[in-house]
Amino acid sequence: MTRAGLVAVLGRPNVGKSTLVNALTRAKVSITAASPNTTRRAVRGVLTEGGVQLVFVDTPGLHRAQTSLGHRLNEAARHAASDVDAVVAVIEAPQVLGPGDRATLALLVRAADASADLVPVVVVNKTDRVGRATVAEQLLTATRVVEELAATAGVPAVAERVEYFATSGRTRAGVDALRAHLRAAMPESPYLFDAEEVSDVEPSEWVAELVREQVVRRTREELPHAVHCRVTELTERRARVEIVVERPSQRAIVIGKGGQSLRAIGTAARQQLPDGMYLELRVVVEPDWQRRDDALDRFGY
Ligand SMILES: Nc1nc2c(ncn2[C@@H]2O[C@H](COP(=O)(O)OP(=O)(O)OP(=O)(O)O)[C@@H](O)[C@H]2O)c(=O)[nH]1
Ligand SMILES: [Mg+2]
Repeated sequence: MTRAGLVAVLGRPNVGKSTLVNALTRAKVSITAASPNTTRRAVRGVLTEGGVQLVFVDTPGLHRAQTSLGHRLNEAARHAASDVDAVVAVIEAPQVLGPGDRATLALLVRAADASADLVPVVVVNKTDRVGRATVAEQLLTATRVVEELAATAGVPAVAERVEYFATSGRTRAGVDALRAHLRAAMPESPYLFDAEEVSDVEPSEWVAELVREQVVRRTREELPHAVHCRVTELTERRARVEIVVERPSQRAIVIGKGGQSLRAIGTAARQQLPDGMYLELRVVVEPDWQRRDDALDRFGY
């Protein structure tokens, strides 16, 4: 009998969830960038090895939402935590535990309380950026916060089920131990995905994501949030992608002087596409789309 299960990966924006899911699956299933709110839907990354299938659900960062898009991202992340076999709550070693981290740990406690079979895990990530003592302190702080949250919720025993890991998605330190723990926890089950599959991202969505990753990595402040990418044509030889922004001034920034910036975006994205594939980019303005439910519905958020 095979074993298989779903592992939701949750945390506030930018703690390294997507980088960690890529390290766990040994593939690139989710785009990553230094600006918050890079992940915009629950992305499933699949790893099938030795009769065990782990399906990681990378989620948008939990945050204080200020736009309709933000509310939908939080909803997608919370929803991903239900009906799973394990929840991995990710916090960062280099940062003091904040309200967003407490909200994540509270969600972990609630999920573990709701299902006695659920495997709750806390990960202290980005250990490469701090010394061992700081990692140890953060593990201890997280443990105390989980105990306090479980006690306040009237379910102190839930805290006893939580396991703690320290990882670096970047250097992959600690990632094997985390993966092994999750593998061992998966229930007997048929595979949820074909054994050859690595993610649930369709080819056209993936092309759009690779372009968005480059736009987000090359822009600052409000611009990464204001970008949505969509494929308008995809054949084996050619992809057309529209980069949607909210204002003409943003369009000018994405295109850059003499089209320089847009060319660099295209070159970097194309390097990750099949050899010889032609990529055509266009930048269009859709005013205020992050706050407009009609636009969000159309874009599939
Ligand atoms: N030093 C260090 N940086 C990391 C590590 N993991 C991720 N990062 C960096 O942290 C930033 C955010 O990484 P992501 O993986 O995109 O974070 P996320 O939690 O998925 O963010 P959202 O999708 O916006 O919620 C990027 O610049 C990463 O390169 C790590 O283990 N060590
Ligand atoms: Mg992400």
